[in-house]
Amino acid sequence: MVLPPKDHPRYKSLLAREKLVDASEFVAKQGLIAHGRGEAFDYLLGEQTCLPALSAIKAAASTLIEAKNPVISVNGNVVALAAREVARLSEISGAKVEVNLFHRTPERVAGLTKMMKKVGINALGANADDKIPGLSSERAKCCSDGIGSADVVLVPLEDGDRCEALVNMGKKVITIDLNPLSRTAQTAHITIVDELTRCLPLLSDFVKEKKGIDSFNNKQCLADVLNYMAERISS
Ligand code: PTJ
Repeated sequence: MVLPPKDHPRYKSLLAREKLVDASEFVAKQGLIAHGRGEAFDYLLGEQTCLPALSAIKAAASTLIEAKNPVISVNGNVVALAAREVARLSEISGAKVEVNLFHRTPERVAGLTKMMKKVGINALGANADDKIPGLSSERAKCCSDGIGSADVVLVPLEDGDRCEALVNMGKKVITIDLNPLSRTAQTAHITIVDELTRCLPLLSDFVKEKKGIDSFNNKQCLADVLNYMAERISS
């Protein structure tokens, strides 16, 4: 990986791009486009965790604490950008990790599983023996001892169709998505509109310190995020 100069004003952003390029064998090409969209929305947030996102993180913490069988679903972008952060959250919350892909190939599942192994996580995913109902072909595949039997699923950077299918399965769905207008953001029960690598450590801290909140309204939260962005643009 070619590390960007540490004194570059956009160091973090350049580093994220390098991580995606470095793992490009296992990141979907479409994932690079998705990352660019995320970057654009992060500009509107001022590249910081806004207050509505903070309450969503606390609501997510409370949901993970109360979950009986939580699962963190990871895709190419998530593993490339945040394998360590996911590993820490998994250890603190007791959530299993499943490699679950939209653009699924056995090679990508194996490569991403290996990357999670390097940070100490035995991720599920390779032996997919279950299906998310309502989805066609490869993107429906999941594990019965992972997403199939989970009560709570954290799906960062998820496709709208799959998010909706998980909600329809009766799962409690938490997502992380910088675009508050995406179908995923609008469909999930708890939407954290924040950058993945910025919010995962906060989520782990809140779970560890048992600092969750129970009262949370996702629609109101999304409206608050949009107002926050609008105010930043108009000022
Ligand atoms: O690895 P695969 O095959 O499972 O495919 C992964 C992608 C990301 C290609 C797939 O899930 C997909 O197409 O996702 P979408 O529908 O483009 O949604 C991704 C969402 O994540 C978009 O709304 C982006 O704005 C948002 N996003 C991108 N980067 C980040 C992000 N949100 C938080 N943090 C980021 N770093």
